Amino acid sequence: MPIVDAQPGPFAFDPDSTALVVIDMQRDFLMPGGFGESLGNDVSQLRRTIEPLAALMTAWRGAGLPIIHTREGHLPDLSDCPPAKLNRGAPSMRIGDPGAFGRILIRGEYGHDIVDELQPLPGETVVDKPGKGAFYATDLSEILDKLGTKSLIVTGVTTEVCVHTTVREANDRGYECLVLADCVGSYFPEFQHVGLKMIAAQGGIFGWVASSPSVIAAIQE
Ligand code: TIU
Repeated sequence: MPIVDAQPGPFAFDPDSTALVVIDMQRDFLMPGGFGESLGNDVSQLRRTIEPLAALMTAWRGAGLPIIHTREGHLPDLSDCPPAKLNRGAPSMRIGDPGAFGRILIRGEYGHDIVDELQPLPGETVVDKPGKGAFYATDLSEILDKLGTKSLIVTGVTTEVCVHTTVREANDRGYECLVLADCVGSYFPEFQHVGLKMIAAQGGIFGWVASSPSVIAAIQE
């Protein structure tokens, strides 16, 4: 069984029951000029994940293993967006408002889709989620059940929001989660640092933390 050097200790996984989850690598969050940057965020903090993630995805596909992509967003009529989420943040920069890449976080808009470098291949699973967690109001549990998944390699953005929420949801559902520090990103360096520490603290309270080269090496052994 492949073993990865991780915090708080070695992470062993059976590739046949492990899925790579790529969370919300969407243009709205990552592209210069997009929604994330327009809120004053430094998108380079997220964009540094693209290259290592592309390399990991290539290796993962090469090993014939499943990738699950997620996208955060809402229906055009916003019927799946609770007012508590919709009404938050600066007016004119809210979900559904016009942005540089179409209506912000609305399904079908250019900005809602995944960045060119990490586009899903035909046949790969894309989970559209209305919340921060990938399990809430989606069929992710059923998808993972069908694959026989027991462990998740978790990547994507942002570390302290959708990655954390998903890892916590997954942990409560019995999955072992390995989060890859170089493949997750936060607009805020201190949140990146503390977010990763929180996962591996207390003997791995939510999971393990490692980096992508060790996973690539493990699946190519
Ligand atoms: N995908 C995700 O994390 N959604 C967010 O809204 N993240 C923020 O950090 N805002």
